[in-house]
Amino acid sequence: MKICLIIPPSDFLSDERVFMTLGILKVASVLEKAEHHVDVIDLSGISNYEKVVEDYCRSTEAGIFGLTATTPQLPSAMNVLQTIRNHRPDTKIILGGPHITLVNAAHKREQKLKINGRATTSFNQLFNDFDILVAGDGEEAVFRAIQEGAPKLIDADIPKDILFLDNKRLNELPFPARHLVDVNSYHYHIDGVRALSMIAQLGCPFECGFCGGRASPFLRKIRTRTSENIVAEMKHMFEKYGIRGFMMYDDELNVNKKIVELMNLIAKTQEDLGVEFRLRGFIKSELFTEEQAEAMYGAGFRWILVGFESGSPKILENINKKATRDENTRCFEIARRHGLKVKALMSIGHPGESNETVMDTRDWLLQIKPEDFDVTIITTYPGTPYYDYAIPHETESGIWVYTFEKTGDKLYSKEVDYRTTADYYKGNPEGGYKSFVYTDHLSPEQLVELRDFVEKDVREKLNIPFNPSAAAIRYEHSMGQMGRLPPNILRSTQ
Ligand code: B12
Ligand code: SF4
Repeated sequence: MKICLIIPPSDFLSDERVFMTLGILKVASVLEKAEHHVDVIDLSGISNYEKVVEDYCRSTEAGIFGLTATTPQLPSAMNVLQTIRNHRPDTKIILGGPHITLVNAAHKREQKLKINGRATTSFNQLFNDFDILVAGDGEEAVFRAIQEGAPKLIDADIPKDILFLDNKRLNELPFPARHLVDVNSYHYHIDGVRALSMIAQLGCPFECGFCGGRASPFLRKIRTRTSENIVAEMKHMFEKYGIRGFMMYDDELNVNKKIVELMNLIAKTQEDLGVEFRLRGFIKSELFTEEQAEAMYGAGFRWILVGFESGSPKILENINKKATRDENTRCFEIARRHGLKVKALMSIGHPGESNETVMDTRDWLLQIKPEDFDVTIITTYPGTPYYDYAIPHETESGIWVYTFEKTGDKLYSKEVDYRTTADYYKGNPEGGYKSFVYTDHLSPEQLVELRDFVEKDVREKLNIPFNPSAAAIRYEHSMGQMGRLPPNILRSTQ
């Protein structure tokens, strides 16, 4: 039976065709390898995406639909779900991806503690809305999900289970089916070199309070492929698409103990091929060493992204970041010594955040002078410690309170129905932000004001322009040929 996999839009991003969604393309590639007929519909950047789904439903013989969704993508995924239900009520609809994985992990925690909390409500809603839920690795689980009579929940986020991939099986998988999206419509450059994304390793063992999946082995347990296998994917991308730029999606590249070996192999591969690569990826600051930096430069890195989060020692402690401000400064200095530019990823709205701690962040940015940075306001997504450990406010309904035990500092968050709301995440840095969190010192409005101020002030002083954005495009019925959706939206295995 034909299977249709759908990437919902992310209209909260300022440009949706920059970073492609690799997870569902990994699912597509195993289905393709098993000779299933797969259609992939990529709705990234399509404003009237429901119309696309409607037109597709009218003409397809696909009997199974699989959707992926992060939490902010969930409202559009719900619209896609409803459109399919309206036009093809006979089909089976599967939900996979980060949101359900995180909600499932948070729900399991509540079950263990015998709490009937927010995660249980969210989980039950999705359980009723979709036919099948897949949590964790999709590559094996999808085969169970498409079987007739499959259970409603397929939990592939249990390390001892056969559905949870080990390193050996990760190495055996086909590469993500990038050919099932319009690769050329994705435009990203690293130092002027056209780049595509890839993910080499999964998982990060740290426990930052705002980070999703600290209770999910899928997102927590480090799983790596061999350096040879990672380089084989790069070579494949170079040969197939002429790509020399690689944006690495790995949570934190240097939690991999073999990072230097990997970098050296990437460098050697370029010598063998007679080309020069450019790479960009995420680094955990206190683990960064001179040796790593040198090897990374040799492999073609000119940029690293570092989640420093805050310039305030107190906030770094409250985040449970495990990196001090001095270590963050040191990381920056190592990068600079080795010719690596730094994008500093900063966030505000943590427990105990105050005017003073936000200004510490601004001052630290002005002191270290990164080549680029961004400042986001925290969202307490399901599956983050800030969400999972929060308890209902004693007097105010709809408000949840997270307390960082060591310091007693608190973070308050407003209850959100993630199926309908995505206002908490806005890509537009100029006035597009909304806060659903507050602290004892700052209201949601003050957090937004301060965020906007820090971003504007630091950009002005360091002369860093705002990132460009691209408007979504409208799908016109006439864009399709002979009743088929256009190739920037639909690609098929046959
Ligand atoms: C790279 C990345 C980005 C990139 C690219 C995103 C993209 N287009 O994929 C950018 C920078 C754009 C980005 C942005 C954001 N991201 Co991000 N990102 C990641 C990161 C580091 C890697 C993504 C990845 O490729 N993972 C590897 C693949 C294999 O995993 P996967 O996508 O989950 O897919 C597997 C399974 O979920 C499953 N599956 C997936 N879909 C389907 C569908 C079916 C039918 C089936 C059966 C199975 C299945 O099978 C796949 C293969 O095993 C993840 C962390 C992580 N390690 O996953 C965070 C992560 C996904 N991002 C996160 C967040 C919070 C964001 C932002 C909201 C940032 C913000 N400021 O708050 C935005 C939102 C973007 C969006 N479109 O929704 C959170 C998600 C939280 C949540 N509740 O959804 C994560 C988990 C980080 C974290 N630990 O907190 N992100
Ligand atoms: S923010 Fe980075 S270091 Fe912290 S838990 Fe998440 S991935 Fe790991």
